[in-house]
Amino acid sequence: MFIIGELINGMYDNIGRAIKEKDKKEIQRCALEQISCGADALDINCGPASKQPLLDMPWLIESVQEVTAKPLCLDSSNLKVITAGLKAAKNKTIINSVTADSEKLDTLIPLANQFGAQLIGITISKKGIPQNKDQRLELAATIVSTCVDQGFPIENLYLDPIVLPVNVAQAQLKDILESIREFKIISEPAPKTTLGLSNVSQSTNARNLINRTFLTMAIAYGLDSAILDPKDNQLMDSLITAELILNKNIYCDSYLEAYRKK
Ligand code: THG
Repeated sequence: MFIIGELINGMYDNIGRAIKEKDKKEIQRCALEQISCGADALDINCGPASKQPLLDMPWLIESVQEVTAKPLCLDSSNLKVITAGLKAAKNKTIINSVTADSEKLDTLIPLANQFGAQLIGITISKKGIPQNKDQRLELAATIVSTCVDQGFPIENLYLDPIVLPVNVAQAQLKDILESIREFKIISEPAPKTTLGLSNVSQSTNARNLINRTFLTMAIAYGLDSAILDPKDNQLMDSLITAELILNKNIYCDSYLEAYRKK
């Protein structure tokens, strides 16, 4: 499981403040803490309150790169912010994200090719968020076929079915899980899959429990990656155990400890 730490996001108070005050140490602390908890990559999102994302994105990237060489997941729907991020990045990059609209695909896929970046394709279009798994699959197929047409390697593509909060879209979650399995059979080689885990529990009273139960189920459906909070120990224990049960790690009595030492 490729774990993308979600905590460098201006939506969080400490990060929002650090961006405003240019407190590099706080960003670096947050980066290193997530990595020590098992993050393989770090999501970088200036947050909705950033007044100058064109400056904040490169500043965040430069701050993080001083302390780690892990891949960075540039999280913005603004093409200029993504471009500024790619220019500042020395580490491997993942563009987060491209929608299934042709204008977006036709600018972001060439950009990913130009910078050698990986790409997250989200199954959203101008028509909004799909209401069922057939619509999700259709948008996913559009993303995959456009990547193929433009010579983008499908191994570098992550498809994201867009997780909705269980308290507003309860009837969608089963379709979202099934989409994970269906995305894998769109092409050969298969695209990878990822999702924003914490979306599922937004504004609920049992966030951690809902997050770890949903993640365990998504892993059973073949999920390859997730954007999540690696500091949630019980979540990470569930992830490690789910992978153990799917025979992705070797069992020993101290398997949790053994995994963490990897
Ligand atoms: N798919 C992709 N990228 C994404 C998402 C996705 N990036 C953003 C988001 N979704 C994933 N990241 C988060 C980060 C935080 C939260 C949810 C998703 C979150 N934050 C608390 C809240 O809103 O309640 C904030 C708590 C606080 O303010 O301290 O839930 O789906 N490709």
